[in-house]
Amino acid sequence: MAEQEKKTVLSGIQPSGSPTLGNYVGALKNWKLLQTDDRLCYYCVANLHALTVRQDPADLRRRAGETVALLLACGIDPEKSVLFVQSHVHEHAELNWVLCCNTYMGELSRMTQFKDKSAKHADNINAGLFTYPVLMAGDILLYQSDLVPVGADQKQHIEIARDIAIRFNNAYGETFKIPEGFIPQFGARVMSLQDPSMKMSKSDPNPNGFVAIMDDPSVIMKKFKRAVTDSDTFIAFDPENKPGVSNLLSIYTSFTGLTMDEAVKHFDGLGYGSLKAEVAEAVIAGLEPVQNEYKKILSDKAYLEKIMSDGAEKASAQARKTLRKVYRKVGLA
Ligand code: ATP
Ligand code: LTN
Repeated sequence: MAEQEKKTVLSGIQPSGSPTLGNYVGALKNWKLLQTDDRLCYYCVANLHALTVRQDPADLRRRAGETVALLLACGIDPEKSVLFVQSHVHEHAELNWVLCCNTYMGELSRMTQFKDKSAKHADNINAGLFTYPVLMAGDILLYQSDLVPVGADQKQHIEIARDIAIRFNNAYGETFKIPEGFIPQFGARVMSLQDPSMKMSKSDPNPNGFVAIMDDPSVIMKKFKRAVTDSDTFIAFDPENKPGVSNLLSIYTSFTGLTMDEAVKHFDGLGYGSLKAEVAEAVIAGLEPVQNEYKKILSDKAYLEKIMSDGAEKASAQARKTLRKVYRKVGLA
C-alpha cells in the first residue's frame, strides 16, 4: 500500500516509573495490534511530559532507553513502526509553543488530570503540569495522526487535541488532521488492586496497588492474592457494585482472549481464591515472554541506541514537514 494512503497511528508513554499492567492492558497491547500493513504507527517515549513531575536526571535518562526496550519487548516492530524518544525530535517543543498560544486557560482548567496531579504534588504545581495537554496535542498533530490508542484516563486529552486542531484550522486554514481516540472496550481503566475506586498507577506509593510489567511471578501472585474484592462471595461483572471482582475479570479477559460472558461462566460456582489465583496465572504466563525479551534487548546497548537514532530520524522527517507548514501559516516563516 502506498505510504500516503496509510492511516497514521500515534501514541506515547511517559518514562516516569515502572510501567504497570494498566499501561500494558490499556495501551501497549493495542499498540502492537495496530501495526498492520494499512497503518503507519509512531510510538513515542514522552520524556518531556515526565518533567512535569520532579525527576532524578540520571533516572530519567536511563528510563528513556528502558522504555524503548520495553516497547520492543511488547512487540513494537521497528521495521513496521517508528519508535522514538520525544526530546530527540525538537519540533515537539516548538509546536507546543504555537499551540499554547491557541489554547485557552479556561479549557485547560477543566482537565481532571491537572486537578488530580496538582492535588498529588501540591508542592510542585508547575506551569508544565497545566499545559501538559497542549504538549500532548502537539505530539499527535505533528504526525497528522488519524488514530490515538490510549487508556480511558486520556479521553479528555484527546478531545482537547481535537478542539485545538479544529480551532487552528479555522483560524489559519487547513493544517492539521483531526485525530480520533482508540479506547479498548475492556481494560481501558485497570483499577488499583488495593483500592478499586482508583486507577492502577505506576506512581502509587503502595506497591501492592499495582503490578509492574517486570514484577517477578511470585510477586505478581502475591499481589493478586492480596487484591481487595467485595464483601459477598459470587463472581459477576458489575463494575459499579463489585468493582474489585470486575477489575480482576477485565484483566482476565484481556490476557486469555475470552469474552466477558465466557469468563464469568468459567468462574461460575468458584470462589474469590480461585479467581485471584487464575487471574495471576494468566498474567504471569502473558508477561513471561515480554519479561524475557526485555532482558535480552536491554543487554544490547548498541542495538537500543541504533533503534533510538533511526526512530528519531524518521520521526523528524514528518515532524519537520508539519512544523514548517505551521510556521508558514502563522507568519513565523
Ligand atoms: P501515572 O500513573 O504515573 O499517572 P500513567 O501510567 O497514567 O502515569 P503513561 O505512562 O503516560 O501515564 O500512560 C501510558 C498509557 O497507559 C496511556 O495511554 C494511559 O491511558 C494508559 N494507562 C495508564 N494507566 C492505565 C490504567 N490503569 N488502565 C488502563 N490504561 C492505563
Ligand atoms: N499523556 C499520556 C502520554 C502521552 C500520549 C501522547 C498519549 C504523551 N503524548 C500522545 C497519546 C498521544 C499519558 O498517558 N499520560
